[in-house]
Amino acid sequence: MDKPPILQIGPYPQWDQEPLDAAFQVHRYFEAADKAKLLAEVGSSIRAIATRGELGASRAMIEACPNLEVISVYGVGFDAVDLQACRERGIRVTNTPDVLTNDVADLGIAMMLCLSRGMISAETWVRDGSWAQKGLYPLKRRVWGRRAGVLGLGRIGFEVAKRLKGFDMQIAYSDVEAKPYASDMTFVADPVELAKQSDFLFVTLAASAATRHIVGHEVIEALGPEGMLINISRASNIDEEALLEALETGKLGSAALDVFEGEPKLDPRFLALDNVLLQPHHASGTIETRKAMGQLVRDNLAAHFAGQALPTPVL
Ligand code: 8YV
Repeated sequence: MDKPPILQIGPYPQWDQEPLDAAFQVHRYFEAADKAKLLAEVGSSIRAIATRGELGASRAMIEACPNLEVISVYGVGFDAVDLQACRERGIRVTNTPDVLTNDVADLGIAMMLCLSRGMISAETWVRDGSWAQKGLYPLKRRVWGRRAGVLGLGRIGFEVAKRLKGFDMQIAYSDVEAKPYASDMTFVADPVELAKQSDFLFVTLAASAATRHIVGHEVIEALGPEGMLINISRASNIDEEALLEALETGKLGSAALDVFEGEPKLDPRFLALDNVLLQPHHASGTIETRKAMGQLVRDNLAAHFAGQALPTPVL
């Protein structure tokens, strides 16, 4: 039987590429010198799109594929997929939740510890001879026993909160409503109020038009000069101009960020700051998790073409 033609938007590791090539006629959008030309040539044959969370599928791309049936996202975030365009044509959308939850939560906790205890500059302090020449490394701030806020208590936010309990922290969270599974934590409806009550504020909510810049001037200044913002969600959840201004002026103490507007070309102002920890959008970036994500991308595609129920549908 002919292999279904699909459009692959971004690169996958070889262990994913090989089975994908074996099962489908893959057109590699990311390798095309002339992407518009590729879409014009193959768009009408494309039955599925395999994409990545941060790459998604725009309305223009979806409309260039008039026979598109399904979009499979390698990632839990589907905010870069034009869902309205999919709804208009009954195009299915899938993502890869659960398999990455714990790794993303682990990195969020690691970012908090690393920045609060100054581990990156401490490593330099040892390597560049400062320890021997200048003496003791400057004191930093503790984590245990302080106050943590979690903005968005979905799968990832809940796993972050679970880990924070191990540090004997006072934990509060904000979400659209109180969660029955979080009775041991304090529900704070207003993100500004949550920030006021937090030393460490984790942004873990799924990104959408409704959450765009939910962390703006008010939340950032409520977190304040002693506060730390940790973002393992999407850059769009934060007003990056307000964040940069607050970090540059000291209105916000520090920020640990895994996602950026325009990534991987982040605003160079971040590079001039010494009160930030910068990570290259790799919260789910472990071999184990990425293999599971890739498998789920293929399982969703295979289920669709076999006429079976989709393992992890979004639409
Ligand atoms: C992935 C992510 O690394 O899951 C998501 O939505 O942003 C990350 O976990 C990314 O989508 C892979 O390209």
